[in-house]
Amino acid sequence: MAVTRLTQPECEALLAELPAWRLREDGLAIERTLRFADFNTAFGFMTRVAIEAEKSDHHPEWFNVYNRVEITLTTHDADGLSARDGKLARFIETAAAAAS
Ligand code: HBI
Repeated sequence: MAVTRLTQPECEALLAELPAWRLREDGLAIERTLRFADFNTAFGFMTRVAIEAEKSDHHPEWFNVYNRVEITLTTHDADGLSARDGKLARFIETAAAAAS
């Protein structure tokens, strides 16, 4: 299903709202690395994000080693960033704060 891509000003506004996230070099995704107390805490956080991802049918690309979770958000159906990435990034911020 096609999804509308964010405009350049919309991308800038999103990054201003989410200072912990950075734009990937190609401009098509946002990224953030999180560190937790231990693997259990990291995996608990990932579980909450996974449930939200399934609910909203929007899924992160991520990589986990022990307490570290590297997350990339992009919208494949938009070939770049969409409002869905902003929504999931906001959820991730809340879930990470609750897990820290
Ligand atoms: N997750 N990040 C991301 N981007 C998508 O475009 C996407 C997704 N999860 C499911 C999904 N699209 C569905 O709409 C189908 O494309 C499978």
